[in-house]
Amino acid sequence: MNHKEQVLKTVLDGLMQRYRERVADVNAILDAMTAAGIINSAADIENDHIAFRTMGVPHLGIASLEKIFLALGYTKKDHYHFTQKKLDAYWYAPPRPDLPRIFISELRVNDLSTASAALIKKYTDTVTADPVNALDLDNGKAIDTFLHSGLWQTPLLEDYLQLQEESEYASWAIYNRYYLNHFTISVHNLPEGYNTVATFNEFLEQHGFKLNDSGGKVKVSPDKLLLQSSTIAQKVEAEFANGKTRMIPGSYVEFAERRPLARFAHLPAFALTREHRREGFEAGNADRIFESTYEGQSRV
Ligand code: OOG
Ligand code: NI
Repeated sequence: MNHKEQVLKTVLDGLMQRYRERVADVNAILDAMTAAGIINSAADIENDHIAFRTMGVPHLGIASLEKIFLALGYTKKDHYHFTQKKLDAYWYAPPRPDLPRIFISELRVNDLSTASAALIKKYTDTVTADPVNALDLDNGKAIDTFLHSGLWQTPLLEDYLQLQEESEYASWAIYNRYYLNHFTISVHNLPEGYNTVATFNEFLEQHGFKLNDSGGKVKVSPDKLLLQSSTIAQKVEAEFANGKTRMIPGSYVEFAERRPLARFAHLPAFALTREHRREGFEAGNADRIFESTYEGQSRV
């Protein structure tokens, strides 16, 4: 592994470690898969992608966060726009096919009501220069610390609740910042019986996991080659400014099935690699997956 790959490994491991500590469903799903003999250990899981949420304000947002991953060898790919949710997103291809893709979205803060935009800026205005510019991108530990540090002051519960009324993405991001929003289990390489989102969903529900049902439990791209589902974010105890606490939606787990492209459909399953399968993301699927952290879906 060269130095840059080592830095990226430190960053990805750090994100996954905190995510596993915070989202009980992650280990619970891995344990259920191991107990059922679907995998031998967590190392057998292919992580399809990880996702972040950002605030679209000067010095922050996609333009800031992406610098970290571009420096570590990722390539910026397609743009997606979500009119109703007031979001933009891009996905990033990894430097090696065994590494996860990255999906970064951004709230179009100025498209919100003046009151909500002002509430967000009350916090983010303390950031007067792009914090990633001050970061040593050769230092994995420094990046890891940055991704899990404040960026702006812990919000007041009242501000969080007011933002939540207009945008559940806004309230999630003002509190959770760059905490990993989800990781994604690739199901197409799992053993027969578990290698589609439909069958894997059944396994999950038999084991008591709750799935996001916005637009149906299986989200299907128009070309029918990208199928996705996700758990409903479990709640985590959040500590707001002035010491007030409240259970709020945390992060969730996603599942993806990438079917072979038509021109590779004749290949036997064992011969299929990432480049034979459907790439990228799908706005229609993503639009519903964002709702995995909505209160209407969340549970304690
Ligand atoms: C991201 C939702 C979209 C996908 O794979 O399309 C997504 C989010 O909830 O921040 O993950
Ligand atoms: Ni996703």
